[in-house]
Amino acid sequence: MSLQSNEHLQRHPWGKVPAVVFPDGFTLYESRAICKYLAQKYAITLLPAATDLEACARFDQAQSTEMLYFADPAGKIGFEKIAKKFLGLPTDEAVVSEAARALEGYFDIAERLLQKSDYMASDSFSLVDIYYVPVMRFLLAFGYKDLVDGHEAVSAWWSRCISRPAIQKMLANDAAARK
Ligand SMILES: N[C@@H](CCC(=O)N[C@@H](CS)C(=O)NCC(=O)O)C(=O)O
Repeated sequence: MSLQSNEHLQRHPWGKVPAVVFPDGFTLYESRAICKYLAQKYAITLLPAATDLEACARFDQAQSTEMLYFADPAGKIGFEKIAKKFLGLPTDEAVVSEAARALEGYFDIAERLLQKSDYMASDSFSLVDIYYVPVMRFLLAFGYKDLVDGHEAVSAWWSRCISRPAIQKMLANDAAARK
């Protein structure tokens, strides 16, 4: 099935993944909106209490930060280094270098924030920390380990995230699915 097929464009007007159609027909796209909806629907304790306005605002702030200053440059590297290979196109090294510089700057600031807070949105693990997992794994596997290791508080945060039993279980399932 093509992402540009009429069938898929009904689910995701921009022709991307993920998009989810629930049994009652409710359709949702954008990974963060899907995750937040599922966490609220099933009362999974990965979000601040709706009554705590400041905690909710800090969650939204951390979510925007992740999306704009982390996932954006990391996604550019992923597109240049992985997607373009599949498409038979050459990697634009200038784009990769600029994105790597943006990520270095991102981690410098995250380092200062994580010296004061255990997790990205607060001292509690939240959905925002989970948003980082796939892209962090990609960066660590594709030559950007030093970028993470060079930041002590970021490394400690990452260790806290991946040592959580649910994350360990997800990583084990992912490894089994790739076999
Ligand atoms: N902000 C969107 C990103 C969606 C996105 O760019 N998805 C990529 C895969 S990670 C995609 O569908 N790429 C295929 C394409 O652009 O044709 C989200 O978080 O859901």
